[in-house]
Amino acid sequence: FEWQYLDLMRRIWEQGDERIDRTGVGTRAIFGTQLRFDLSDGRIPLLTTKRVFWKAAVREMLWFLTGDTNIRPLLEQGVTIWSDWPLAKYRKATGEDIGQEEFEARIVADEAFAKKWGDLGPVYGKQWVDWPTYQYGPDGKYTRGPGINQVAEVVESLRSNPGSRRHIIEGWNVAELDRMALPPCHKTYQFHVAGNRLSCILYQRSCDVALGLPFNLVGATILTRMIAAQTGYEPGELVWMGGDTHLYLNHAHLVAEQLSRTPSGEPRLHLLRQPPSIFDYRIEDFEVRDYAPQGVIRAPVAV
Ligand code: THF
Repeated sequence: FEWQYLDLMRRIWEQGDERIDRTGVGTRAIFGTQLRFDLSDGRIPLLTTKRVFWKAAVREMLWFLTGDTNIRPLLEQGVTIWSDWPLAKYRKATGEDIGQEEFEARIVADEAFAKKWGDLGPVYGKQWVDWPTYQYGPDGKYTRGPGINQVAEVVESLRSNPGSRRHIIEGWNVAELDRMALPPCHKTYQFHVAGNRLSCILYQRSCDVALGLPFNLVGATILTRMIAAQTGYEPGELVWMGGDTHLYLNHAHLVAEQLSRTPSGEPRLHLLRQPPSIFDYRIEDFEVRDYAPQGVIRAPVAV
């Protein structure tokens, strides 16, 4: 599986269109890409050509499922991948030149501070489990209706109507994009049943191939595995589709190092427990066996 990832990386680096992106760092990009992974027998697209901290990706996915959009619970578990955006906002608003670690420590220690500065706006978690609705009166005026739990609805529709072509979890709430720290990158998940197998397409509008994609692949895999376990299907395929699929120009050392390495081994993902619902999984329920990755390759994240 991993050669697909490495081939994509090489193709972008050698043939991608170079431009200055939103972050000012600069990227090379290919528009419209696809990867396919077999998820049967516990297979997981977890890279071995560098160490991927897969537990952080699992914790992030479980955090999405709680509906929370504040980084505090992530920081309490040592996951710092979402800190850059609130930190940049805080620095800009206060002019205070606070370090990342100090900012994170304050979020953890001070609940009021976390409430004020740790929230990302109505990002993934909010849209997934509490998509806002409106109830219109006869006069055309509306009030807030009950939120829609898309995840629960997909689990239910997979059980009751497996052949449906509408098993979709959508993050791209057009009306609320401007209140999000970052509009969703992995914006659409679609599920599909064939025989007794559950497959997933993830459409990602914008993809940081070096840093984000290894995480996003783990996230999509565990989401598919949890939904399969909750609906009684076997895991099928993960199809990943990318819009603007890019490498940041300051990731050159990572690209060179990773492309010089050869994949080593086939890790397997085990779900150790069957909780009562998709919302009751815990980090201890996930185990990866036979993971013997090569060394970490550090690279800066573009904000
Ligand atoms: N923005 C950018 N520019 N890249 C992204 O990957 C990205 N994400 C999320 C939102 N915006 C993004 C955040 N997810 C890392 C991994 C995932 C992220 C953000 C950062 C990261 O730095 N990974 C390092 C260290 C991991 C660690 O030690 O915690 C790595 O080496 O993998 C894509 O969803």
